[in-house]
Amino acid sequence: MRPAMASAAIVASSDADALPAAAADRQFPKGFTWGTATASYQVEGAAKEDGRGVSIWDTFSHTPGKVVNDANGDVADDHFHRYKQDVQLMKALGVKAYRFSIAWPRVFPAGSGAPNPKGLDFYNRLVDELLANGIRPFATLYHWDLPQTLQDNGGGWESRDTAKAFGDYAGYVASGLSDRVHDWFTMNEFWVFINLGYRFGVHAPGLKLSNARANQAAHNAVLGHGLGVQAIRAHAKRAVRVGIADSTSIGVPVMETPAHVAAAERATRESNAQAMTVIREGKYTDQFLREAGADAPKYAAEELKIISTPLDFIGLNTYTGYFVAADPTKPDSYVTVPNPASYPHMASPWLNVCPESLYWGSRHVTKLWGSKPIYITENGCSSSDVPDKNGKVQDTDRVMYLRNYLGQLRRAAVEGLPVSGYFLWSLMDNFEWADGYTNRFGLHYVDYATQTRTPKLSADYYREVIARNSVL
Ligand code: PNW
Repeated sequence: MRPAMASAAIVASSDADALPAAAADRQFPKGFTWGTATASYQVEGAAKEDGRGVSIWDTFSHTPGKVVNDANGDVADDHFHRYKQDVQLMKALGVKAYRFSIAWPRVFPAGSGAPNPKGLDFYNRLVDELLANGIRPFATLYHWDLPQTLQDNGGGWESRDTAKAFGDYAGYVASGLSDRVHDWFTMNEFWVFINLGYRFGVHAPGLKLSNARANQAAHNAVLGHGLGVQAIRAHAKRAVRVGIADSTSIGVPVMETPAHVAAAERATRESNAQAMTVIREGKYTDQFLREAGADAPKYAAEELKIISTPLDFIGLNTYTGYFVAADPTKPDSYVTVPNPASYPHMASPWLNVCPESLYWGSRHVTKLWGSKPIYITENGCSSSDVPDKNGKVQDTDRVMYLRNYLGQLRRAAVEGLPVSGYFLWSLMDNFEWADGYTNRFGLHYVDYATQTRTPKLSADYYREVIARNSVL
């Protein structure tokens, strides 16, 4: 059932045949995978149901002063109970794929030890519902809801035991779902959960560790990723594909000359030294080790092999980029170019508008580390969405953002870069971490008092993009 369109007059029909010939130069490759994304703690709610354990985000959000308006994810979008309706929202958009995450404390309430099969059952139901509606599930195993017990005993990612526990959890989930789930991501956004959670204290668990301890936590996280990749493959019931969904930071050349392009590529390699670079190269860069000095992580050589276990595909969460120039005085170097105060951003102050990041991300990752299928596992934006008198959110800024970013992604595809799919963040407004419910990223407006979901103008736009396989 297609959702009602309050402003039908300004919305084109979904008749793909109506595409004018001139629009052919806006087409995506045949078979391109269009999707949407969410994450467990941000949408599920049902915080105490079916034996779910406590996560660090439960603890953090229930600590006064940590989240705007002291909001928490106890109910969120109530997706745990409304997933069938939410799958219908996806179907109405026409998406062919859905990226969701699995809440570790639903499956292992204490992080390790005895599993809770009832907790995994929610994902069995969700996967079955997706498949029954022709939507392909892409599962992420860690989108930041670490079991509190693992934080309490050993300091969460500060401990190698957490990396081992993640491997065990990943294997258990893979053995339960891999008969139907073919596509897997270990972890979401290393830089964000380590730095915001363990270094700057603004995300759970809210710690402000020394550089040495934060670097060790970052190392244990990528080690957990590698163990997870191996465990998923070892326990899979049939052939699977495994990757990451990383917030790889993207250096964008200030202008497209060979010198600036090379500089941006070097900057991208160095600025991801502790995540994508060590995962793809199996070593920390010389520059990172030199700069970290005594604060560099401690590890056995064998761990680098585990961390760099080959992947089947690469997921990039790309929202923005930073500008880079060549330094004419120093060959083989680069400088980052700061943005002026007037540089445009979306509702989130960090979300600078940088459509080129989608193109350069795909290009640098392919050039630096070789060709693997690339999925944009998140892209989207916050907007100060307010329903109009008909209840419709006219989020023209989000449509502007999407149009420009998709144009750059299409450029990557047309130039032969292996971009295979795109997951728009997010299907619906949800718990935006430390911003609580004040910052909205959804294609559907959620009225949290009634749990009503209403498609925004951007949902109409995305439906047309998918129907035509084209930037509009
Ligand atoms: C990502 N930053 O988070 C996450 O994967 C999502 O869960 C989240 O809702 C989405 O992007 C929108 O924020 C980020 O401060 C959080 O740079 C913060 C930053 C980047 C990404």
